Amino acid sequence: MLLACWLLLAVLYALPRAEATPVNAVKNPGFELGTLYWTFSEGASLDEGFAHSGNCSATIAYSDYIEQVFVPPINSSQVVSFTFWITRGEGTGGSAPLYISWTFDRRGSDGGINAGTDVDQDNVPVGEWVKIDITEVFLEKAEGRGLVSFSFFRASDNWLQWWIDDVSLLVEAPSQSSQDYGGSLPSNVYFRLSNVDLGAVSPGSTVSFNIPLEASSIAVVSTVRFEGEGFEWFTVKDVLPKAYPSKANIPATLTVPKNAGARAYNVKVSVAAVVGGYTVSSMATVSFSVGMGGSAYDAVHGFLEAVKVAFQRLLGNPLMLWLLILLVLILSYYSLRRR
Ligand SMILES: [Ca+2]
Repeated sequence: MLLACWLLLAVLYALPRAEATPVNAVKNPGFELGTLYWTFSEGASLDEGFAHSGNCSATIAYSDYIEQVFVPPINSSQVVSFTFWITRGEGTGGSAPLYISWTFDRRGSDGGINAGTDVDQDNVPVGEWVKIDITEVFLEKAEGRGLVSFSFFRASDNWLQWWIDDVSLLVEAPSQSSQDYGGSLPSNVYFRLSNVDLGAVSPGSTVSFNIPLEASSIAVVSTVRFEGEGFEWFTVKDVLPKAYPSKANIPATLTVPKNAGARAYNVKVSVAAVVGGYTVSSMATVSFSVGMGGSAYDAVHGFLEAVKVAFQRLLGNPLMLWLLILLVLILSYYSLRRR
């Protein structure tokens, strides 16, 4: 019996325990979305032709910096690792290190706590990407505080250019699994679209319109997909992926073919985006009706509508109704007398 218990315990320990995969807390970590989510000082710039991975990296020289701010601060006790890739150009002699600094919140009292470390140029070969791991020094100085921001900067007088790419601050996913994309988003993260009604559209015509979006912060839209009958008549004007402000319009066009069937259409549009580091999506309907074409149809349709409304008003008035009945009786009487 005792042996069986020990065996059971051994098996339970051997089973893989469910562990959340750490996620990168750095937004746009490889600069592939340009400067989005980063603050670049005036001299700092994006290098679109040189990178550790992808196409882009950030580059800084004398007195430049790039910075990323976290709102809300990141719980540093959940940080698993802090790494990045760097390389450098030829120097002009002397020391010109790359500094990495960060700010912690102070929990109640004013002002944050600044800490940092640096990388000496002698440890980085010219033009060769090197992975730097500052996890240990970061955690040593963090003491469980909230990380508010971090930056890379050059402070030395000596001219030397540095490149930075693939910044990784891996953080254990919170137990409530707020990183579970598409599932439970934090209550302050949202992304929604509004329905669009384009009314009557003539065959053979092109209509420009907007798909309104609302998000809790900047929304980087990656895809806009139309579904349902007539989906192939739509095009999006912007080149994707594109960053939109929290209240924006996605411009699109609808081109209805000449032979399109005359009826009402409801085309679904689904938009995928990244908002505040979360992958989100939303859906809306674009409605329109294809008429029989030309303004003649619209004119006749409009006239019939007007007649219908006039009749409804007439019948809605009791006095008018009695006058109408009286008129019918008089006409009937006269027509009978003529026989
Ligand atoms: Ca990159």
